[in-house]
Amino acid sequence: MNDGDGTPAAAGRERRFGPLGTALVIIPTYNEAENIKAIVTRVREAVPEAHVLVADDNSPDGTGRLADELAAADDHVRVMHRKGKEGLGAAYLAGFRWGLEHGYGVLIEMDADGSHQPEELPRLLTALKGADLVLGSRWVPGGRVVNWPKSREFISRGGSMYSRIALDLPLRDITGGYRAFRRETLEGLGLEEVASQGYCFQVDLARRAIKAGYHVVEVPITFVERELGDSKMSRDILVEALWRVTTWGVGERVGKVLGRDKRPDAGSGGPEAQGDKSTKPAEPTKVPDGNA
Ligand SMILES: Nc1nc2c(ncn2[C@@H]2O[C@H](COP(=O)(O)OP(=O)(O)O)[C@@H](O)[C@H]2O)c(=O)[nH]1
Ligand SMILES: [Mg+2]
Repeated sequence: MNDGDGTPAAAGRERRFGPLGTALVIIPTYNEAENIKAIVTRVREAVPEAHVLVADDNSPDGTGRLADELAAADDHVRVMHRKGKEGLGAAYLAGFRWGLEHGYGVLIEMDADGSHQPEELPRLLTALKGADLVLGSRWVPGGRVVNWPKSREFISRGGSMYSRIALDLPLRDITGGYRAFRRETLEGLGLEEVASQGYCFQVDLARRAIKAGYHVVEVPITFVERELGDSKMSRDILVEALWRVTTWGVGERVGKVLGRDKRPDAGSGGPEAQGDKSTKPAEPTKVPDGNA
């Protein structure tokens, strides 16, 4: 759905896209005490008009407390305290729900560890003016990874390639987590049915967006491996991803053979179902004081 340099493909040019509205940058955290202040500060400098929501899973290292301190000093920063570690997907779903309820026009996914550079966010937002969903992409021309061990690159490239083939998706970086959604896109993805917890959450959302007919654009990014703290990547997360992607792929193929709609659970939305709804601007309502 892209021509490699972030330029919207032909399908997107035929549609008119409405103004973006205020952006909410959602940063899920689990034990990111060494990174949280730097990432929030960088986001605030790179896109001063955007708001930040830290979704912390009760990190034992006190990330949530540090985030509270940042929120106390800056009315553009909020913290969602969740009860315990439930995975990236659950934290994002809760963050999306909060952002949609509070009227944000754009919802952004960003890691806390500096891998997703806030300074690249304006480019993602520019691309979103002509798209329903923008993926920060390591695997399109111009995209790259810095300081990643070959083993991680192999897993990531392999995961995207497997997902692309198994799910028939016209995308290069399907597992990445630096993304900008229009609110209407999220509303049309059937989020209430999403059960993916780990990184396959990203594959799940990308596949739902494509199957629902949204215009998805990949913008090259430079992904920088974290310098501080530890990765939460685990064998369980990989197994979940492999299992779910395979199950979705087999399900789609069986559905096709049986002549059923090939998007059994891709959500009831899509640009057509939403009509001209996506042209309306969304302004955030006043956010209540205190924590989200
Ligand atoms: N809230 C929450 N955040 C998580 C969880 N697992 C990972 N994260 C966050 O998700 C982002 C990406 O995780 P990371 O460990 O850097 O994954 P990697 O880049 O693939 O090695 C980071 O901001 C993590 O703190 C979780 O269970 N809950
Ligand atoms: Mg990381």
